[in-house]
Amino acid sequence: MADAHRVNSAAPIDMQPPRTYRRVPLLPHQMRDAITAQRDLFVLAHVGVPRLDAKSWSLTIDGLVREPRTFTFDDVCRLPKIEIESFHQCAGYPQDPTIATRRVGNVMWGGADLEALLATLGVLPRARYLWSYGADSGEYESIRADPYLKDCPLQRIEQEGALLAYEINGEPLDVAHGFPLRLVVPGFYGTNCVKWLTRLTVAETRADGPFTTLFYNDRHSGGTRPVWEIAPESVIVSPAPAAPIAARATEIWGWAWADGGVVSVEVSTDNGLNWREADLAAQHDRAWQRFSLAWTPQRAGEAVLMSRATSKRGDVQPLAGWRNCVYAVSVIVH
Ligand SMILES: Nc1nc2c(c(=O)[nH]1)N[C@H]1C(S)=C(S)[C@@H](COP(=O)(O)O)O[C@H]1N2
Ligand SMILES: [Mo]
Repeated sequence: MADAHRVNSAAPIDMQPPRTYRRVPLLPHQMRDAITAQRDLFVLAHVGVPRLDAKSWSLTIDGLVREPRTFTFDDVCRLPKIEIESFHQCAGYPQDPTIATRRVGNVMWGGADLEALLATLGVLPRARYLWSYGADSGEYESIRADPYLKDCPLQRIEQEGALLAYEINGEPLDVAHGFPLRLVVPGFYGTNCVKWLTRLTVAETRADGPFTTLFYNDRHSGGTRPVWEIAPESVIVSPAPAAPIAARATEIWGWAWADGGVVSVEVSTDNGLNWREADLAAQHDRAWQRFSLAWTPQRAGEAVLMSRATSKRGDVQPLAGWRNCVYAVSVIVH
């Protein structure tokens, strides 16, 4: 049967659905809560959603470690637990970085500290990447992934931390979000945070699957760059698109985020002609940051509002043509 897949030649994996699954419940103006409820968090599954049984599930960590090991779900839950509040964002279309999709949320991840765990297994000096395997296999855009496989620089995990997450906002992961266990690399695009995790391999080279070599590589003049760190981005939550606005003081507010944090957000109320610096909350943990600006409209009619974030690293959101380009909201002043 084409849709039944096997991991470590154990029982076949039940995929429901056995094809690409996407759910994007919230538009930017609906992202009013600082913490996104798990049921409101977008879902992306390239080849389908595997239904796993926590009792028979296991995670193997192998490759360039002194002590390869296999963990049951109970083993993972007994490891020291960490919680990290972080934004979580989909990079958008795997082969088209020019389209902005605004699939984003901010949640409290809970799980085992991956950096600490790798240290106890003894990573060998020549190791450079961590390969992560999902339980899901199948086709995406006629290309077979067997299974979904991503990689991440080990240095990133050592310096910035990562989780083997089994909770979102204190609840067990929903099936669609990776039950029973997923990788979370805070600050990296969602595609790297492998759901339904079954194996981690420590390696010297990058992984060679379609999701690391073909998809999620941005082309630029010097070659390609893996889609890892989240670029600065912001969305206006209020006012909502097409909202009627009275000609008196109105608060424009929204969320801004970037790997490493955001240092400033500018807001334009005239379609990008003039920009004013908004108030910006300091970052706590790795969460998105609220920005706001008081605006008193000067004339009636349509006004196009925009926000533009600058990361601590000094990158600025482009106006158009890239996944993190400026988001515009058109409102009507009465
Ligand atoms: N195993 C597996 N992990 C995966 C994916 C997948 O298709 N298979 N999709 C990735 C992508 S593109 C994103 S954006 C995030 C989405 O996580 P979420 O559905 O929990 O929001 O999961 C990532 N992890
Ligand atoms: Mo994604």
